[in-house]
Amino acid sequence: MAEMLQAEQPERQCQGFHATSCEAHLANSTLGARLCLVAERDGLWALLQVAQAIMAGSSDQEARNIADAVARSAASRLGSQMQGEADVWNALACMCAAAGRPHEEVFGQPPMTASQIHSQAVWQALNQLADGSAGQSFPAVSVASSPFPLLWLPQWLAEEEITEILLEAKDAFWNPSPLATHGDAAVRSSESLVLSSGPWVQRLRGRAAALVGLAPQYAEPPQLVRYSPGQLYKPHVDWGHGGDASLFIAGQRVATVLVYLTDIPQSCVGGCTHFPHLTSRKQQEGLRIVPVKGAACAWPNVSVNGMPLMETEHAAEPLQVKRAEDAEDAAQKIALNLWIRDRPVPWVA
Ligand SMILES: O=C(O)CCC(=O)C(=O)O
Repeated sequence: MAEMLQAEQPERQCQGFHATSCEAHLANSTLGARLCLVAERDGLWALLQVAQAIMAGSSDQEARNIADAVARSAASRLGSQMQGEADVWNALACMCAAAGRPHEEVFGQPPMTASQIHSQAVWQALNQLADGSAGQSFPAVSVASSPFPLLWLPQWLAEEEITEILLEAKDAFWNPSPLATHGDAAVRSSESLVLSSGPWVQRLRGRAAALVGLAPQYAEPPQLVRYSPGQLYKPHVDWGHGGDASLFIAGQRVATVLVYLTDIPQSCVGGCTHFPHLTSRKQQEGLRIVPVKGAACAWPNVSVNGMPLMETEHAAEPLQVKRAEDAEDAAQKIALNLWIRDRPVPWVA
């Protein structure tokens, strides 16, 4: 169906495009590729409108059904702010679901590989930080170099910055953490908060993207995550699978910068970030990173050629109270994810 729509709607699709990029995309087009272009340039709502326009113009009944779904979905969501990846997924998936079509059938499968140019940039930046040739002003320790570089940055955030972030987060509304495969609390039981505006948000996006050699607009809005005793995130990878429609929009997550906003509370143990595939003779069960306030770890999620790396699998181990009688209500681990994409991220306020 996508091919038929492309053939029927060339003028409409061209509206608002620069002629050259439009021609390039029509010459080698899939619906997904064109939607990416719009999303990059004009943001997510423009993407939804273009999808609607493409589908509404068709004489095909199936396409008109999808157009209706797009309109309903867009209308119900226009009033609310896009908050992050889960909303992008929902907006795209809902409009397909409402038309009774799996989104893969409408948009095709998004590519999971990242561009070589950005994958190489990430690896080069992390390797240079590790060997000190980046000339960075902050300490960086290489924790692992194979099968991928994992860096430990002990002073990545200043005390005042953490205070500012935690103050803003304190009164915000935290949601159960999103999952790529929706909603299994046995897999991820933490709470999350995406903050997409404000001066510190832009500052941190820029700092994280620069760390891996890319421009600020490649960083997603920061996702805070907090764990009370017993909460965890089982082994998972940060890169997106074929069912993740946000890959159409911003491409693969090429790198992760995970920042710890708290130490492990004195009354607790656990709460480490565990990389089960980073084994050595001393650490046959994998590598455990103990959270330290203000420190960050950084790693690529794809190989130097852009292939998603299964070896980057990691888990947030549960925070555990040492002695029941010491349990404090306020005991929490709080961290902040900065994911860097292969393309500019449009869902930023
Ligand atoms: O909190 C941690 O230690 C890891 C967090 C994580 O892996 C995630 O949120 O994707």
